[in-house]
Amino acid sequence: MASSASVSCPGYKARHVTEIGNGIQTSLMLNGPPCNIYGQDISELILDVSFDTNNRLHVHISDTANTQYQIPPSVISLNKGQKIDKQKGNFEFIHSHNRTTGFGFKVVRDSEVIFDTIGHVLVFEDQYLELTSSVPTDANIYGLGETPGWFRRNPYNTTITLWNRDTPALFEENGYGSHAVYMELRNNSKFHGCYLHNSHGMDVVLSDGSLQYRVLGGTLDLYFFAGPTALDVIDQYTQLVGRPNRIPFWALGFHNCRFGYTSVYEVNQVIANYSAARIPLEAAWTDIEYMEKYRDFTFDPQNFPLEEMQKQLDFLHEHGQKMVLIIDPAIHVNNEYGPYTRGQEQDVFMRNADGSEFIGQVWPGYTAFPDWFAANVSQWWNEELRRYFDKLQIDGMWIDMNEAASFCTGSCGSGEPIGKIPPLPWEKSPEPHRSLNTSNTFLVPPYAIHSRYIELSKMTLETTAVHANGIIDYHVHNLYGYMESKLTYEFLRNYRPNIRPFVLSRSTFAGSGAFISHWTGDNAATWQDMHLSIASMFEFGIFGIPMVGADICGFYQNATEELCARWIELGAFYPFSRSHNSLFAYPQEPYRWKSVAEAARRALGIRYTLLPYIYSCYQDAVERGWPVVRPLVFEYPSIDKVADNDRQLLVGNSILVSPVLSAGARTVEAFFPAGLWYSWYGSHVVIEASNNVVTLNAPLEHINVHIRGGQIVPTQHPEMTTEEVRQNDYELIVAVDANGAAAGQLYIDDGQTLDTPHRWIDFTFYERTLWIRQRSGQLAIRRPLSALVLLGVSGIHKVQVNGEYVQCAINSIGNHTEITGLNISLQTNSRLTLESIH
Ligand code: MIG
Repeated sequence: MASSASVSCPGYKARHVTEIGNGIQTSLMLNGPPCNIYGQDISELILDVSFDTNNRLHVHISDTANTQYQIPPSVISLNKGQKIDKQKGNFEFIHSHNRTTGFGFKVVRDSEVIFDTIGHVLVFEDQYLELTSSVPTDANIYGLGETPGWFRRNPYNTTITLWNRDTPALFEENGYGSHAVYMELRNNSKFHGCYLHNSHGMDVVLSDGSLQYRVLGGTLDLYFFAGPTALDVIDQYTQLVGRPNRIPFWALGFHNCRFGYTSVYEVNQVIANYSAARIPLEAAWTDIEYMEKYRDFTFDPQNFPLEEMQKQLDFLHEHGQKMVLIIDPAIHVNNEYGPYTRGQEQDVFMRNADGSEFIGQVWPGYTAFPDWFAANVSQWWNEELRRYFDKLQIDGMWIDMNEAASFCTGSCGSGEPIGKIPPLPWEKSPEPHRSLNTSNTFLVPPYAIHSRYIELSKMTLETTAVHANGIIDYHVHNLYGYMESKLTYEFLRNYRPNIRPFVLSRSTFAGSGAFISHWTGDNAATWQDMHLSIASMFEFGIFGIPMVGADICGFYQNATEELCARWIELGAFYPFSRSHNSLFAYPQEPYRWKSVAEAARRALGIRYTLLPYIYSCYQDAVERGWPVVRPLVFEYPSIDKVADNDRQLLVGNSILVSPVLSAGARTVEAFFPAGLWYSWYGSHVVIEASNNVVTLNAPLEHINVHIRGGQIVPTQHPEMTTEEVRQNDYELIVAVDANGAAAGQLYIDDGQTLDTPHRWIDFTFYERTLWIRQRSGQLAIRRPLSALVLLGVSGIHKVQVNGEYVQCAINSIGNHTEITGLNISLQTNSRLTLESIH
């Protein structure tokens, strides 16, 4: 572990403390000779504390001269909230002076110190900020990424590095996105959260009782969230950075993709194979092969001619299916290529320090990179996308390589004849490394964050490349994918007014959830990567990007049949569920193997049955940020044993999934919190749990799914597409707790427009009576409630609806009862009374 700088630095001294109703302002003066350890100490700072809402405290330490780079509100507009009187909120802010370390502060939430810098030296230099907080030595810290790793970060020795890069998703290495937000659980079962609003590269180091930020510039712009539940923290965080976007319903279907389909005809065949195998396929995706010479917005005339793509799209639409295609931000440098020449005319590309065009290399060859800060870039991007969509009306967009990725380092193609195509990465030996000017501290910052490459510019834009506003990429590198996401989302909003966009982005930043969905990138077909995908999903839940999934069956390497069967079982419960594969790996569509096809039919059958429930969970994400897929610790914070559980997942708060994560296993050890848990399957065997581990049978094609006692889960009969599912009647699974009670909810809307009417419906069950109550909305619901599956309820012989006996079929099996043939409107309040013969 790199040691911190603080030892030799002077720290700061507070002056002129002004306390105002909703805040505190103080100057901070350097408390001794500068240490200039990784840059130049800044001698005068301002500390600005404001009590934003009852549950949010803002602490900002910035340079008085205001020259440090800060994310402009035009790029990310934080929802600042009303300032409140500090006496009224849940927070208290205490600052003090320590003789050796100088200024420090404590953040207190309900008389508990949740952040404490006292006794740690504050370092504030132009290219290095260091802030340290004491945390419990065995702290439960979650979040910070995008960094593949176990969900509970090791509090003794973890360095999380935020510097977006194109990567084969490696364990505890910096990945595609940057989210300087964490959540901590204390042993009083309360969560709190903290977000650092800063776009620079940074390390966040956890070691033996401290959490330390080491940031390559900007200011210390911190927001604290009071919790006290995990869902409260995410609610408070997404209220600040942006709520998740509303996805079209179809996005919850199953998606198929691979890198390496050679023609539109091959993809046609894949679509046909899915339906022959009776495996649901919602959307057919095509990777970069569809483009002509990998150039954005084109179609390869040989293998993916536009007319054939149009036919495929028509076929898909006739069958209630969708098409998604990929776009990369890099634009091929060629004077006969419109997107490039028009971009040049409008001055939208990144430049080198000397004013020449910055040229990197991606699939099409030498490329220019859109500068999302350029004055005309929105107009240009909209125009190019409009031309593209006018050719083919695809349903959704996949934006890749937006870290931004480049196959070379630095402005590698400058001076090359325009239009020249360099060999692809695997066709050439690595380029000789350019000579690096190590004296330029923006190329090689004095403090080396723990990025895979010491040289920050490697495989991306040069950190000294210049944006339109004169800002070098060093300061805004981590915002590239976020800014592309926002513009792309806005294009779709305008191009198809009122229709919900679907955009899948690889690179993300705090607040990206307002625009995009995300997949976890280039994982490998290994058991470990499959397991890690669960933690990654949980993390993106914290980041406010609930629509997330990993490449099912793995991207790199060849998947085995067994791994792929297990992965489709797990992947059926990813909010974003897509099979994807890399160029050089064997095909792995689920119909390729008998056991995988069977596993897919069964697990996706459950997913499609649960669609009304999952969609309702997603609406909670839209309204409150609540993640769709959650770790047990979010629902059971007082159970120590689940603090690091990333082997099981809850869908919403009602469905517990316990996947097999290792080769050869035909059982799974699953933890069950105290209460009743009913098996999804057959006779719905009930586990009466007391916070214990249960060994469950797990044959190859089978995934263990349990319904939590006390919950009511809305379902529909599964079909091959989400559109067909939506034509079916509603059913309810009523799984009672030990008191015979349960509750649940259902959200319905048209699943595609933004201004759709909706309906939220609440269900409660107790004393053998089911109450259906309207919560909000006026949507005309097409289908009735026609069946109930009552788990833990037996001996029912008659049913009354609003006091009148109704005709229906009642089937009691052991401890559960199925009632079918009902015809109950979900648009009015009703009461169902279940009678037994005494
Ligand atoms: O350099 O478009 O993460 O999903 O298949 C690789 C080809 C570029 C990386 C993406 C992956 C995609 C691949 N892309």
